[in-house]
Amino acid sequence: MPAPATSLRLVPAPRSVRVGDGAPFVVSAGTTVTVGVSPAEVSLGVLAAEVLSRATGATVEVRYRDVAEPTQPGDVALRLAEGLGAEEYRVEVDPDRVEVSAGSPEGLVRGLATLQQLLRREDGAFVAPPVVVEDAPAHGWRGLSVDVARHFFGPDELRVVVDLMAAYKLNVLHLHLSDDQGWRLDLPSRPALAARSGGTAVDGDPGGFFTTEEYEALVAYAAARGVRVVPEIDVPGHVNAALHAYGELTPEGEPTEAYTGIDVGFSKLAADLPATEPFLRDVFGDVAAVTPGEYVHIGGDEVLTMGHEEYARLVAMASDAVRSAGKQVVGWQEIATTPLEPGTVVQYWDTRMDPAPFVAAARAGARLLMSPGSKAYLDMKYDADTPLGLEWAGHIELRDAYDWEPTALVPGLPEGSVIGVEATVWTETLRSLDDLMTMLLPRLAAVAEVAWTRPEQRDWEDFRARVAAHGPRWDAQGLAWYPSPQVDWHVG
Ligand code: TNX
Repeated sequence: MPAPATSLRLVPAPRSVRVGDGAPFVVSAGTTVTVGVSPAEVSLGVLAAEVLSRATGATVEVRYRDVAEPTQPGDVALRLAEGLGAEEYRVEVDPDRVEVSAGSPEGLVRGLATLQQLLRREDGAFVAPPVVVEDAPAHGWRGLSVDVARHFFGPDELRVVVDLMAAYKLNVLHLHLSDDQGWRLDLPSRPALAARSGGTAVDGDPGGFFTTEEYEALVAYAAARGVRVVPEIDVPGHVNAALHAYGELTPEGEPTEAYTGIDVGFSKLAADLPATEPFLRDVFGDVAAVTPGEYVHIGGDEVLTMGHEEYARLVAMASDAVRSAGKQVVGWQEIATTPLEPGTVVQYWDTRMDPAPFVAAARAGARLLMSPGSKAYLDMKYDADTPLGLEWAGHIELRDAYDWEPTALVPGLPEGSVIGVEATVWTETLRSLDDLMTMLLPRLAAVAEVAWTRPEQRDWEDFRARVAAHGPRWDAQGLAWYPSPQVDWHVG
C-alpha cells in the first residue's frame, strides 16, 4: 500500500513514490521554468509557469534552453525523454531543483499536475517535499462527459472544467452538444441548427451555443492541457432540436415545437426520408472538421419509439458519415445491438440493461468505455437529501464512485477490451457552474483514480485520507463542492 503517497495527498495515487529526507524545494523569486524550444514545449513552459505562479503567488519566469544544457539551482526543468510510454512521467524534487520528464507533452502535463499537488505552504513559503514520483496510467481513456444541451455551459465555464480535469489527470472531455432541448455548436452547412435551436434549454432557461471560433479555441485550450475533446451529436433519438430547426427531417415536413421538458426517448430521425442521410453527412462532416482528435460520438441511446431495423440503418448511416470524414465512431451501449465495424468504441452506461449484446460486441472487436450509471453518473444524487440531480441509477456517495473496477464490472469481457473510464454529468437539473461543481466534486477525483491507478494500488481508506486535503484547494480556487460525510475534511 502506498503509505508515502498518503502523506503527500496525491490523487490519483501514483505508481511509485519515494520520499527523500533532504530539505524541500522552495518556490521563490529565483524559480525559473526551463524547457526546450519545440512548439509543444514552449506552450508547456508557459502553462507550467502559470500553474506555479497561480499556486504560489510568485512570478515564475520561463527560460528556453538547449536539450543538452544542464539544469541550474532554482530550475523547474521540463524534459522530453526517450523511452517513456505515452503519458508516463517522472517528477524528481531535490532541495535546489525540480525535474519533470516524460516521453510526450501529455506526459509532461501529467507530471505538472503532480508537482502542483506536491506544493504546500510552509512558514509563509511554497515548498515541494523531496521526492521521486514515477507514474503511468492504467487506462488510456479517462474522460468526463458534460451535457451542454439540457443547460448550456459556455467557453469560460468549460475552461474551469478542463483545468479541473487536468488537475486529476483526465484526458478526454466528451461534449454532449445536441439533444431535444437545444443545439450547441454552430455548423456552417446547417446554420438553422444553432440559429433556431441554440437559444432554448430545459425549463425555458437561457440557452446558448458555441461559434466555430469559440469551439476551436476551447479545443486548443484543452489540448494544451493534455485533454482532447470528443464531440457528440446524439442521433437517431434525442433530436428534437434538429427537427425544430429543419422541418424536412420530419415525416410531415414541418418543424416540431421547441421542447423544454426532461423526458427522453420520444424524438427520432426517419431512415426513409430523403433529407436524413444528407443531414447526417453534413453535420458529422462539419463536426469532424473542427475535431483534431480521432473520435466523434454519434450517441445512439434511448430511441424508444423506433423499430430495431430502422435504428440499425440510422446507426450505420451516422457511422459511415463519421468514418468517411476520417474519424472513428463512439456510441452509447445500445449501438452494440447493431452490426459494428471492429474498433468502434462502445460506451457502457445503463446498468439496468441486459449486457449480453455489449459483451458480444466486445468479443467481435469493439473497444469498451465504462460509464456505469450506478458509479460514474455524477448527476445522480449523493443521497436522498441532495437538492440537485436525478435518481434513476440510485444514489452515488463518494465511496460508490470509488469502489469499483472497470474491467471486472461486466462479467465475460475479453481481456484488453476495456480502453477506459468516463464519468458523466447530465444537466437536466444543473443550471450554474456551482451546480455542476457540487455534483462533480469530490466524486470526479474518485472516478479519476479508478481510471488512472491500477486496482492493486487503490484503497478506500487511503483515498479518503488523501482527498481530505483537496477540499481546501477547491475552496481556494472558488469551486463549489459537496462535503461528503464519508471524509474527515477538517483533518486534511
Ligand atoms: C440517461 S446516459 C441518458 C441521458 C440522461 C441521463 C440522466 C444516456 C446515454 N442517456 O439522456 O440525461 O440518463 O442521468
